[in-house]
Amino acid sequence: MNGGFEATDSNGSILNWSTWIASGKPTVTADTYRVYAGQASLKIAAPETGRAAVFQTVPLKPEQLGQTFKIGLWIRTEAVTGGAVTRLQYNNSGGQRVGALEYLDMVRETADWTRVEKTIRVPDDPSIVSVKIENFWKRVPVRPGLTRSA
Ligand SMILES: [Ca+2]
Repeated sequence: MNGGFEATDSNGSILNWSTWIASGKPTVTADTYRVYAGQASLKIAAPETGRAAVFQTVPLKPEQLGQTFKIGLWIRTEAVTGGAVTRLQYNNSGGQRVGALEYLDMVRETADWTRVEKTIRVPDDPSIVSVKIENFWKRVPVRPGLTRSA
């Protein structure tokens, strides 16, 4: 829901999505300047190292179990040393993970808008009631002495 990050509340927070800050001081905002589609995009940024995720849990109907879906998104990065990656986790009614985690491809460093997509099959496990979609973001210190050439 609100997969395009278009809908925000009166405080500018992106509807349907929650934020988890694991370390550092990453900020999560709806960016209306750098946009691939629509009027807004999800922006996660931090001046220093940090780690965060923006996530939501989507209910799954019994008839969706065992079905195949294509999930995709566009990612643009600027000096994201740790990378940006989206992960899916299937949960049972107790909120516990069922089956394997599904990772989409990671985008690192500086990259213009990149399409990341994956065809996934929801496990045919009747205990699954939802899927948690997590957009992870990590900026790590560059190792001392590392040189880059261009
Ligand atoms: Ca959008």
